[in-house]
Amino acid sequence: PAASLLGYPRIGRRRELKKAIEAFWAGKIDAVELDAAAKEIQLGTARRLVELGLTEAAAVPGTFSYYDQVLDAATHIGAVPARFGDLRNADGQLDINAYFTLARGTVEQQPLEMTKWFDTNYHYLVPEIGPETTFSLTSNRIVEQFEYALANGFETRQYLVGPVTFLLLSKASDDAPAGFSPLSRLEDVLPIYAELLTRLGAAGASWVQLDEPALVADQDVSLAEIQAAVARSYEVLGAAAGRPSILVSTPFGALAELLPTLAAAPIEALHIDAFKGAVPSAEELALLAGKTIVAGVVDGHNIWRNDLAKSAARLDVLKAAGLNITVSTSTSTQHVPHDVTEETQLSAELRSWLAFADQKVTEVVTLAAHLVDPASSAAAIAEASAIIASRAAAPGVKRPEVRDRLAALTAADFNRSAYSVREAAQEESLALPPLPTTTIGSFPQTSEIRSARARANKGAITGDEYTTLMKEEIKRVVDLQEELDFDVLVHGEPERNDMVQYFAENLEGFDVTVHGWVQSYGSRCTRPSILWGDVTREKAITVEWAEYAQSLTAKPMKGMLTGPVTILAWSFVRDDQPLGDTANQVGLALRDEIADLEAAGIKIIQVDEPALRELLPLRKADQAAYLDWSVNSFRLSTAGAVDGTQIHTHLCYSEFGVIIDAIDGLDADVTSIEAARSRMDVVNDLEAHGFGRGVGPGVYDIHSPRVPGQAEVTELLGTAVKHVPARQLWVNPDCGLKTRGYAETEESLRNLVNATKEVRAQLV
Ligand code: THG
Ligand code: ZN
Repeated sequence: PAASLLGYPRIGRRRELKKAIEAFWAGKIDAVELDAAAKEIQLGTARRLVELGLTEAAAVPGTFSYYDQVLDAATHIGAVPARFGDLRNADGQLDINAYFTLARGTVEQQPLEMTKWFDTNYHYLVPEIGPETTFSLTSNRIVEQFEYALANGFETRQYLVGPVTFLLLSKASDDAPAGFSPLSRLEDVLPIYAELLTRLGAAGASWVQLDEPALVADQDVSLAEIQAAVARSYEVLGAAAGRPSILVSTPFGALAELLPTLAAAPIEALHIDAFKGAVPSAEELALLAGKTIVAGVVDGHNIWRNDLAKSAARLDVLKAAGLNITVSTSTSTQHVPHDVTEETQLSAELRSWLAFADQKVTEVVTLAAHLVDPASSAAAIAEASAIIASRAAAPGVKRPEVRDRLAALTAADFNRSAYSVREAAQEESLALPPLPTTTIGSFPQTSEIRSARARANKGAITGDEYTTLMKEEIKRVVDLQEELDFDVLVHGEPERNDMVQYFAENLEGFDVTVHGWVQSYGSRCTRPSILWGDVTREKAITVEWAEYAQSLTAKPMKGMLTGPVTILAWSFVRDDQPLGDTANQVGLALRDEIADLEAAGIKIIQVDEPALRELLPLRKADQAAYLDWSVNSFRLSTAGAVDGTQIHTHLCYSEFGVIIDAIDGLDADVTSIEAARSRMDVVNDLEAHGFGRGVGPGVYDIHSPRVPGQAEVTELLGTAVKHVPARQLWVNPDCGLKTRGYAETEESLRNLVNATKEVRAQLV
């Protein structure tokens, strides 16, 4: 039995890839230097993985990517949207410049859309496929990567998003007829995949990994159609001349009805998620006879040390069925940081509970050894059990005062007064004009702000000096909004690095890392916090800033909080209790913060939930239960507010149709949502649903530096008032401004306010 990983972090232990890519974009290094940096990272990874015990041929995953794995598949098979024109170079290839053009767009063309990769905080680029899309082998990169590693002594297992997942994750291109399904192009895509496999085989590859996570998620396409597509795909790829052995990987859950389909396919190995999914039944195991089963018993998506005894028991079931087993992770470890031993500021106790990517390698190696000789790994398995037991009993993991408070909650704690009562109270307390204007919360994070924070962290300036600098920034932001004539102001959040990490740093039960970067999209990373214990709020977090900001203006200042679901979604969350319980603990801390904000005179409080959609389970049968606890934790956070306090929320990303009932269930007084990119399509959803409270469909896209003209905003507002009663409508950009510069921000906001005044005049 061998050990492997489904994939490894690509960004580099010190984010070397991020730095090289951003230097390339800035013109500071050329394509040759970028290529050299990429090769160094790939060889460094291979060396490290072999050193940690992945010594068998093809055990090292070739999962490097310059930006995104779905984009990699698109550029290999030539799936370029017609709107970009012909991006191929003189050799007919999509080179690194074409690749980044698709990822980042041009002056005329928007980049490919970005969306969440299954239930992770990683974003992939969405291919656009139409009836006219032409497919051809336009990149040889994975073959070259294989050859380079091999020449340096490492036989890797190259990775490609599989054909069914690729097409299921694609969207119909703009020029496609209504109802067009990208999956209808399967027959045209398969020969290109087959040719690529032939080339890999010719280069000497013994294995290739085709990733099919879409098979564990319910899809709009019927199951029968997907079963047929899977069977046909692997019939064609299995017949590719001179191909390597094929491993199909299926992370993020159980395969269910598709397991027999893959078991019948001419592939040599099937990976199953045996951590989040289930161990196959005896009947299923019988179907798998003759194949290697790559058992993903170690969680690739979270950071807790594996319960090796439990995993060993799962593996023993497979072994008893007489299957050839490779021990692996449930998902790629690209979703976790590199190495927990780097986090020397964490307590040794906390560190002992954790496994980042490198520690997970050791775990799969130990489990593989168990299959050969249980005695050889008995000590390691016992040690893991002892540590898991010590974690359960450690101080802070369970706090009686938190548990008692949760146990005493009643329905009343989740409900506010009727909206009509709140609306009347808020009209009186706020006296806002029709179509009130506001922003989502953050203002541009200037280099001065970042440098002040860096100096404060290093001790180069004192905490008081840092606070003074941030207050000066807040005053600038408040003065600007006064000058622009906004109705509801924000303080701009200069004091926050990341909207989740900031709260994690200020709540008990969390810890944060120093080097724990995880790729979010392209070169962008986040450092997810570690939520390991019961959550308490020892002191008010945001009140001093909000109070100061309110003192600078007679207009209402919004208090700004991050909601419980988003705090969970963007952290590594404890695995020893239901997520809903953890969310309610965070909810209680936020509830106390809201009470303190109210006491300090703050009348509008926004609780952002941009990640509400992100944690939605991949199987429809599980979605209702998720929406129930997630909505309830938000309600617990906010329902302590008095009637006259106006609760706002903000949600990013589209796909509102899917969760609009849940958004309604949040019972926020005002909800601001992304809408500008879809030209206000969302107002149709709102109208159809009969959304009865305040709503602010974003009137311009902050993800682009483009400034919307006043007439454009006037027109969008004109559309909005046709679908949503004017008395419910708010006017705001579609997201926070922290990634923007001041020049375009000021101009855009001025146009927004002036357009609102124009439309308001027409209303009267
Ligand atoms: N915070 C967290 N997760 C997120 C977002 C967030 N997930 C979804 C969405 N927002 C992802 N978007 C981004 C946008 C910008 C960056 C990361 C994710 C970013 N990161 C800096 C970088 O990589 O250079 C580092 C930021 C830092 O210094 O903390 O710019 O807002 N948790
Ligand atoms: Zn947003």
